Amino acid sequence: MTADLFSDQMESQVMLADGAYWLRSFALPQADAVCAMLIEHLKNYPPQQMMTPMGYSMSVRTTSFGEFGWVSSKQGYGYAVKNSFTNESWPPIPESFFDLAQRAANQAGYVNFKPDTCLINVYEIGDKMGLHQDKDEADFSQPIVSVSLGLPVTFQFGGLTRTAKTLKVPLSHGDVVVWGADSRLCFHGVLPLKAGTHGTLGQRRINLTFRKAGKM
Ligand code: MD3
Ligand code: FE
Repeated sequence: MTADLFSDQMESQVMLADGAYWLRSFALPQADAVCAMLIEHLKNYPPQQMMTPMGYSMSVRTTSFGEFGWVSSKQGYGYAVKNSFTNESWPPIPESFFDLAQRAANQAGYVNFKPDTCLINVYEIGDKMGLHQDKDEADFSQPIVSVSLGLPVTFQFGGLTRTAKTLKVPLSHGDVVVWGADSRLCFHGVLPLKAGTHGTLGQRRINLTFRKAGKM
């Protein structure tokens, strides 16, 4: 079911649940510059398919910026200071990305957000992400800021149990969502990416998630 409030195209900021704010088009002014930097980063730090906790290969490909990145293998998964595939660390989060994430967090009422990782999820046509919780970060009092770029997708936002009903949120290029407080541990997922071509990113969607993964 799609909530009525989504049909109001004039509403630029929507509270999805306690602590979760959808800031429509918030990143649009910076989106082209962000995409250009991402395309360069992907050449040097190619995204890789990670494993789920159950040992399946994910369809989405992931790389990172920041002090920590997300890695997984048959040996386990989590945040690490080096990419287990290449034994390299990641470059720092670009200042303009950090500023964007911090402004979005502030806009949603989360002051002093200092992300130490920016996960980059690259979706090709058909790629999806099943319902899950994000609970590998050290401190759940910190929000997660997500930035959607490229092709639009339907995001599923659920509750604190896997079986709670989910809201479907259509995320477009430049949309930002900030998840914290009561929504920080909600289940969420992404439906398969539908075919299309985006003017800047082509047949892809890229999602950035800014997180505080390490200790304070
Ligand atoms: C809601 N990524 O990398 S971002 C992930 O579009 C992930 O690539 C999705 O879920 C993507 O773990 C969704 C939106 C998001 C991120 C974290 C959340 C929503 C969240 C944490 C709690 C609740
Ligand atoms: Fe997640």
